[in-house]
Amino acid sequence: MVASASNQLELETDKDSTYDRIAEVKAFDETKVGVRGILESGVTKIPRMFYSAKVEDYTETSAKLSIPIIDLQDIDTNSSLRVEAVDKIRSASKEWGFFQVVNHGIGVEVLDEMICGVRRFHEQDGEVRKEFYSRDNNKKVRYVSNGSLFQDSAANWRDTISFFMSPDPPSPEEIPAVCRDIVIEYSEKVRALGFTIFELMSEALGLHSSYLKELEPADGQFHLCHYYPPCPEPELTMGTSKHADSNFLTILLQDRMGGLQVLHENQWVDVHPVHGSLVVNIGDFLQLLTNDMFVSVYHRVLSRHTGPRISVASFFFNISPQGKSMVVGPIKELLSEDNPPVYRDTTVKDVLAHYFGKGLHGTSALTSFRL
Ligand SMILES: O=C(O)CCC(=O)C(=O)O
Repeated sequence: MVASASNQLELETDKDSTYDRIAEVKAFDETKVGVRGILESGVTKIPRMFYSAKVEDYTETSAKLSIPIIDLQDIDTNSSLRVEAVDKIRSASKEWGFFQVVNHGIGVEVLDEMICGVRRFHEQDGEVRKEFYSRDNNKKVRYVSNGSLFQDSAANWRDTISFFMSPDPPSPEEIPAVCRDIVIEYSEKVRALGFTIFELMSEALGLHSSYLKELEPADGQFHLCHYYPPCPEPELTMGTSKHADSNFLTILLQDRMGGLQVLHENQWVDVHPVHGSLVVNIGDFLQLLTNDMFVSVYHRVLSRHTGPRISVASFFFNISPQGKSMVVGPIKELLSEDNPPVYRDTTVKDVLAHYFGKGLHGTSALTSFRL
């Protein structure tokens, strides 16, 4: 069914030489009310700039596989439970690049309220949302639809409010009042969890526990809080195109709607929502640091008739001027004659320039840094 929609689209797109995509994208961006604004205007067909059937990868989906779930209960007090968690993290990071954590120490009421806060922001009146709409990378709080809209070949059915929380947080007044308290609380808690996961990963690599959490380029945090409105023609577009994350580590909170998929052994695998859990995935920089021992894998989000779907992706990545200019390469302690470096040293700045230059969809940013 998807393949035939794709073929038909290809025919329609190829025969229409009068279509001005740039003009359509610009007009959409100037509304400043995102995809939700399109839906509020009462459309039943999606605008053509969202068509992604031509560019998306429709590899088979597997219903049999699922990403590992790792229990972090009592890992600070019980050494055998800690060893078990470290072993599971090692194999999940090598084989999947993705896992879910449960009993991670962040209360379910905090997770639920974070989802509600993001929803309150996106469901406010368009005139209020507009005040936050911006593509200015220097803003610590910004609302935008499709961060790489002007680079991507197809827009995604998704809007996002972003909070750049560390190392240089916004003042509380800069955070929209409808979600201010919970964004501040969630940020503190997810940052602490990120450090715990970095500790477990360091142990999994045979390094000192604090190795990864003390790396300055990894010591930064921002959240992309996504809102995926219901889509009238989900077979024609994506919620988030296939991509790998460019950062060190991502911790993802998703609601109960589903739609996130991970590419594993050439099959798309659903990441089933587990209430109270958080999804963790390896970013490109951690793959580079570990010299390919841990893998940063492609993932995507399907669009659906039902919605909205809400998710909060928290990225561990220091994108301050200082963090961006620091040199990062494969960890020397992991290298040997049998395991020579497969990447050159680089900076966060160079990887980001490459990542955003190519747009969201496409090949891994890492290939350019391979030796
Ligand atoms: O919304 C999701 O579940 C995934 C979002 C994502 O992949 C991203 O922000 O990079």
